[in-house]
Amino acid sequence: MKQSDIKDPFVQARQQKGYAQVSDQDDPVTMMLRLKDVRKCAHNAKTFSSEDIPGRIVVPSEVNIRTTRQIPFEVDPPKHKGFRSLLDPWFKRPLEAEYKQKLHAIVDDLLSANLAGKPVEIIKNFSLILQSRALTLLLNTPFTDAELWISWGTHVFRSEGEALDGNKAQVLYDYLDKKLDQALANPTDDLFSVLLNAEVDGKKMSKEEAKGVLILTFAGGRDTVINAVSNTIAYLADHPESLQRLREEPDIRGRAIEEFIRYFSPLTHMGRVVKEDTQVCEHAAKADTRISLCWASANRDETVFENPNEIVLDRKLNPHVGFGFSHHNCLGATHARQILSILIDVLCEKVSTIDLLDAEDNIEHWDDFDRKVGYESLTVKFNKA
Ligand code: HEM
Ligand code: EMZ
Repeated sequence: MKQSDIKDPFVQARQQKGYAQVSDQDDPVTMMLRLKDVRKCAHNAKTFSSEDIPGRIVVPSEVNIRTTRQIPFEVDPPKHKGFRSLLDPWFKRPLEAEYKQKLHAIVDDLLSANLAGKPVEIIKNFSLILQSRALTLLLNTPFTDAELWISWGTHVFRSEGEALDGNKAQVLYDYLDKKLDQALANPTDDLFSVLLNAEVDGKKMSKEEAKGVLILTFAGGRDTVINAVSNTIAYLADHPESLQRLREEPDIRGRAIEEFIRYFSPLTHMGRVVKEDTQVCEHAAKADTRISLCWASANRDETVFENPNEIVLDRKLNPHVGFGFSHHNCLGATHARQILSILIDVLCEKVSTIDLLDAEDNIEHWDDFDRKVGYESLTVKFNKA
């Protein structure tokens, strides 16, 4: 067992029943554990809706810390399509040469500053900084804005090791209100202004809707990216032969990124609200209860993936759902993939091996299921190539 291994806590429940029931703040959740069922339910928005009270589809529920609807995440079709068509082109910008070049400079600077042979604590002093600096590109805001975002820590809704924290969330909401007011007064070409000037289905986007898009961009793209980056570094530290192989075979880097997302599954699951009495895995699911789509379990489904608990760097068939499935699939995936791609390129170029010095796992608890998603802290030393 290596430090970077992520065990699959759902294996038994997935094989025996296909679902599991867990409690969450008096609003229990039936988790869907098989890939086929996760896809089927993700596709069926009529029965399994994302559009309930804001915060309810998130597990753990955020109904007590949020009243703004996250867009397009908490909107069902057909309305979802209008928002998505507006946002898709903006979130595809990471494919542009200039964007890639700027992201490359961000990764290169950060890694170069940490190549001096001193130990680096990856979560706070690498992944969080990289995530925040990269976000300035996605939002098209000044590079220096990242400093404030870094000071908020790894989760915008949680203080260190705490459950959901309303006071902390308020810091983000106040910040977004202020930025949106500034954008109304002085429009620029950042995402704040672009949203406020946008029309969806012939209607101007409201400030509250723009805020909903931005909360999602700040919250949804934060610990997911931090976990993906940190888990990748821990894995490459544990597996010097894999870093060497990626260096020698650049053609497999794209497949390796998909495999990392499958194996790490940085977002464990996401909920839906049941709209009509139905059945999931021959189990009654009553109207107005919640199910969740467990991407992490689906991604280890042994009926789909050969050697599901191994990282196969060049895995050929890889229909993972690490970025979700169907209409709500991850809008930030192009940006996230680009971060991992450039990180791997720069590591291959500048780093020979990585020493893993110290690690404290970040473990999520869902009743009987404990799942590692990443690290509370991870200290490594990058050795120069
Ligand atoms: C949706 C995972 C990074 C923004 C999703 C979903 C998953 C996911 C599983 C589907 C949720 C559902 O169906 O309910 C990830 C992972 C990431 C990542 C694993 C990093 C490795 C990001 C980033 C952003 C982002 C960087 C933006 C800054 C979104 C948005 C949606 C979404 C806006 C909702 C799309 C919609 O409803 O149409 N993500 N995400 N994500 N993600 Fe990500
Ligand atoms: C929500 C979620 C988005 C939620 C696609 O997933 O990510 C979680 O980290 C946030 O807490 O509010 O944005």
